[in-house]
Amino acid sequence: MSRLVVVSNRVAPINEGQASAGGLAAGVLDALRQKGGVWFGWSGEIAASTSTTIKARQTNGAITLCTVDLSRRDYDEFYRGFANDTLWPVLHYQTSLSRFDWNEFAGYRRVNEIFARALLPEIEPDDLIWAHDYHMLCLAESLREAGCANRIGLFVHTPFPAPPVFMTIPAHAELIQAMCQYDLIGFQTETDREGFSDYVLRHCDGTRSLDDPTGQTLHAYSRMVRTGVYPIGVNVDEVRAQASAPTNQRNAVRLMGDLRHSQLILSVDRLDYSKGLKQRFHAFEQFLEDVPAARGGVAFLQIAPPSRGDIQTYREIRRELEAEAGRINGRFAEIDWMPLRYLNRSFPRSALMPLYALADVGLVTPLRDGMNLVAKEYVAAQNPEDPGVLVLSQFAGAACELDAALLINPYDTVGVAMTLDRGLSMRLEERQERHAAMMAVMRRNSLDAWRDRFTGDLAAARLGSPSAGIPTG
Ligand code: GDG
Repeated sequence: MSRLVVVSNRVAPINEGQASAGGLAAGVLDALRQKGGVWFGWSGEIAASTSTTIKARQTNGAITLCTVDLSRRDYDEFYRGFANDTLWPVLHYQTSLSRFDWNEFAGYRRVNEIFARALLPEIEPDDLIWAHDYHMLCLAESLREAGCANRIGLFVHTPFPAPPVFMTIPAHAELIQAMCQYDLIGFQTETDREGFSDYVLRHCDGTRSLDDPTGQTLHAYSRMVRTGVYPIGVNVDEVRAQASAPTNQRNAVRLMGDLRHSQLILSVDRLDYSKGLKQRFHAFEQFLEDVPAARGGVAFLQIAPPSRGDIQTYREIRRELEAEAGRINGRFAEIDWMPLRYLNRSFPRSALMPLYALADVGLVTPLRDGMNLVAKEYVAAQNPEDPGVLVLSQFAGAACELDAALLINPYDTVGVAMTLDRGLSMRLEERQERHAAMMAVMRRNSLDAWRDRFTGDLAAARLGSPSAGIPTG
């Protein structure tokens, strides 16, 4: 059986065990445990220079974690610059927030090359190499240049936009050419897969491979790249077990304090402009305006752990949200009632999952999201006898599967406000029906299914030699 070599910007600690890890980390760790293998990435440390060989190695059972350090310059150009200030906003259709610099793009390529060179000595001939996310778009190209002939796959966790949006990145052609060095590229939804495939077919003389009746294998730059849709899932039993464990529930009730007497709307997001927090705050304000009966009886709890705090746009959104939360509370709060609680910090999963279970509405309204695991965790955490209601953005990848949620347009302030009212007053029978429908989909598209389908397809992918293609005109 071939080993798995996982490459991502950051690696998750193996010692803390799966229960503490988020969806991606849990899925990857499980796969590594089963197949054995290596997880390679940045240590999170800034050093005097970027390591060109593996800096730290930690083995636990069949898994070896290998990390390298980054220099300040590489961190600034690769991570803070091109990955998070150029790619992230464009991949989330926020082109006006994107800033491009050719030096930073060179830094991004350089770090992908360094990763490839440091990783190469670890690779055995049968290994499957599985890269993750928007930090690694050029990794396969660098590995190929260094002589690696293994099967290499990429899973894109973010959305992948339509060509006119992607082409706002001046280095768009270089990026797509590099991506075509992968043997398999997985996306969260068909819309994302089509974004990439349309670019290859329309803008770089790509063709569909004659050998693949699904039309999902493309031929470009003298290579074959297979594409596919692999919606990431959550481990539903584990989430429900954490949500319903008596100690966790007791702690959550204690954390809630006076809030437990209100109907609760809960949101949990990394503090990121793609998550639509500002629009969500306004929709909640609209709800308080439109439904006076809710005042005093409904509370909105927003948990938003800070992320990427050394990037200007992230500092700005943090300031803006603090101001908005203060303004809304100033407008509506009573001596004995505070409508909005905004917590700019993180909680352990053992506290988060029972909070999901206690919330009457899970409000998940990203402006764009590859999948959004919070939406799936919220559903999985519910008590099936008396479940809460998921209000979900139509622009989250999760909306493709969770169409039994109350789907909203996050830009429609009045529409979201009305949907909150509908969710809070929904009859038990309808809540149960919607919950059961979503659970059925989530059990089918589980985290295990995501991992097994991707690694299975990668193992079966024909090594990227060219084949005859169908001209697309
Ligand atoms: C990217 C894509 C895609 C949040 N706050 C705390 C905490 N979390 C956990 C949640 C969830 C995870 O973080 C967030 O996952 P999302 O999917 O919502 O969002 P991104 O971080 O943007 O992830 C996204 C995902 O990759 C996977 O493919 O779905 O579209 O953007 O698991 O529970 N966990 C803890 N404390 C917190 O305060 N412990």
